[in-house]
Amino acid sequence: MFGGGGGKSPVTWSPSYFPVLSRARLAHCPASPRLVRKSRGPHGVRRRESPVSLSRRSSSSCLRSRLSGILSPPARYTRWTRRSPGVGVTMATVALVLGVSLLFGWAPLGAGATSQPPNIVFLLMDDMGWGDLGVFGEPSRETPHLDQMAAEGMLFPNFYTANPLCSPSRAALLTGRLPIRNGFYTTNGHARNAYTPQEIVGGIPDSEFLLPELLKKAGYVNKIVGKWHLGHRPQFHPLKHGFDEWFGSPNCHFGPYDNKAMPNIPVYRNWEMVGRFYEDFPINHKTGEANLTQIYLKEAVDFIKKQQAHQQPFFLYWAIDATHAPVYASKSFLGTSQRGRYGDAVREIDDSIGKILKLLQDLGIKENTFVFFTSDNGAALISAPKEGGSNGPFLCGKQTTFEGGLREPAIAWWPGHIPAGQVSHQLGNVMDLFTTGLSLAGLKPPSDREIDGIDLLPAIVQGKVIDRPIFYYRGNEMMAVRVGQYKAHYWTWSNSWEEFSQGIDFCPGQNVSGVTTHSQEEHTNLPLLFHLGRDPGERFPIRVSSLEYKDALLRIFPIVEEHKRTLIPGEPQLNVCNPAVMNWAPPGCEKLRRCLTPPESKPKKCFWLH
Ligand SMILES: [Ca+2]
Repeated sequence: MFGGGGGKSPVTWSPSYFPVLSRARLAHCPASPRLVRKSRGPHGVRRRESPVSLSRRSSSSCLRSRLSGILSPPARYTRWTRRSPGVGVTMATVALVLGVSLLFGWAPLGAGATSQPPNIVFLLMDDMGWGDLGVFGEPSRETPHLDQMAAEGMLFPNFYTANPLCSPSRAALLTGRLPIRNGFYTTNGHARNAYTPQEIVGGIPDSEFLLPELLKKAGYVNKIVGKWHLGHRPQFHPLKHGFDEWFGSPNCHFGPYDNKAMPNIPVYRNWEMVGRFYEDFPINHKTGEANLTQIYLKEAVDFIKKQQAHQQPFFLYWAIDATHAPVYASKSFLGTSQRGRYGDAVREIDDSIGKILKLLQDLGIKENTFVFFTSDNGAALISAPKEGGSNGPFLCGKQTTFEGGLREPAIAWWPGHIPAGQVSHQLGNVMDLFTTGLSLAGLKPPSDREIDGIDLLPAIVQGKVIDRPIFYYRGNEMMAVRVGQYKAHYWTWSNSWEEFSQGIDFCPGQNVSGVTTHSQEEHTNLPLLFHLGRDPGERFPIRVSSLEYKDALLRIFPIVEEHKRTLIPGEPQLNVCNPAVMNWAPPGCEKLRRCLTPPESKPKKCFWLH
């Protein structure tokens, strides 16, 4: 019934991939430490360790990573305890915050402490895949700075996004909540991906708490650089949701448009537009040239320097988009990659991240700055190879709830706190960045709502693995769930036959019979089950009649049942479209004399293809 896959040998996926991965880790294990690591946080009493002891530890850490295997989480899991609002969570959070604070040698602000909580930098890529980094086995090995970042920090091979598309993923990251809760989904069609194109009427609801909004309470200054994508109408502006500064765009850099049927996307500095893509910020589709990554780099560098000079803790959300089609790179990077234009974009980003990390080092704040690198969704295989990346050994890509759609490259970097060369088998999610960010700031998550993100600090600092499920949503439907190493598909769908026949393929070259279906197939009664440790490519469903299947489903069913029973969906924000709400006359257009006249208001149901 599963296309002949059930009951096959668990020897499954690309035979060459795993050895490459292991070699990648080995190559990046530091042979000797460059720095003398300190045993406590930047504000506590410090005990210096000798380079020799650190070297031994790093080498043994690398060895452990190699031996344990990068893809297979250990069997050891603590019991997953469902978070629920109320006293229990509050007490647990307080205890954790106190514990973490003591551990790092700083205390929450407002508690009479004079020390500063750590700065927070999230480096969020757009459509970059798990397989795009050298450290994850990309054969061209063109990400030396990211690979170095991983060698100095902690790699998360089991890290996920909350949705296989930009807007809901970003809404989830900043709210710590699944898009079905925070409203970033549609009910116009079953299991349809939706986002925020120019004609979208909705956006991030005022009722949602965003990370920067909460970080302000701990004295943070917050900046977003790059793509916002949580709505472009005035009430959704990032500076109304906790950010103090913004340089970037509200939507994707699609275009050029004629400014008649559709305006070009504006670029904002803080409250006002300063120009538009293709007009003031050129992107050359023919050559692929655009200097936007350099501009975004400068914004990050200037912000970090300014905050350091002011001695204020900062949150930098660097949400750049060069790897989202149309991909681009500046002149000095064009033509330099073995991977074509997409690789040029990756190389420029890698170089920029190297510069940001070096700046933190040069300013002497690397030990007081928590940096996390990840991506908003899987590589867009539909645009690959020229304009899209790689999802490594995983099935399909962006838009789908197979591993290639939601598994993300992820690295945590915090010298002095995270031992070098570590690999965490924690199942992580972009929503955890919300909770972890709050924890770093000594703040509690809101207790009046369900928060899906967990605090990653115990995993990052203490090497713990917290058992928790990963839910894979597509629009209003929970398509799949991961519990431990098992993933159960309750629904399968790649895209429609109609689209597929027109050449739109989210799983090019990866047809798995009965799995990558072109009609929406429900498996609620007998979910398609995969063991991602043995079969990360989701090619061989476990036989329904097997004991393994029964045992796994006995674990999975109650988790899904509880999730569905307690779920309170938010008001869907991505249902209504209207050409009158496009970026015709953004704030600041008067000064520039660049206001365009909106057409008549015609609200309608948005149509989402897949
Ligand atoms: Ca994206």
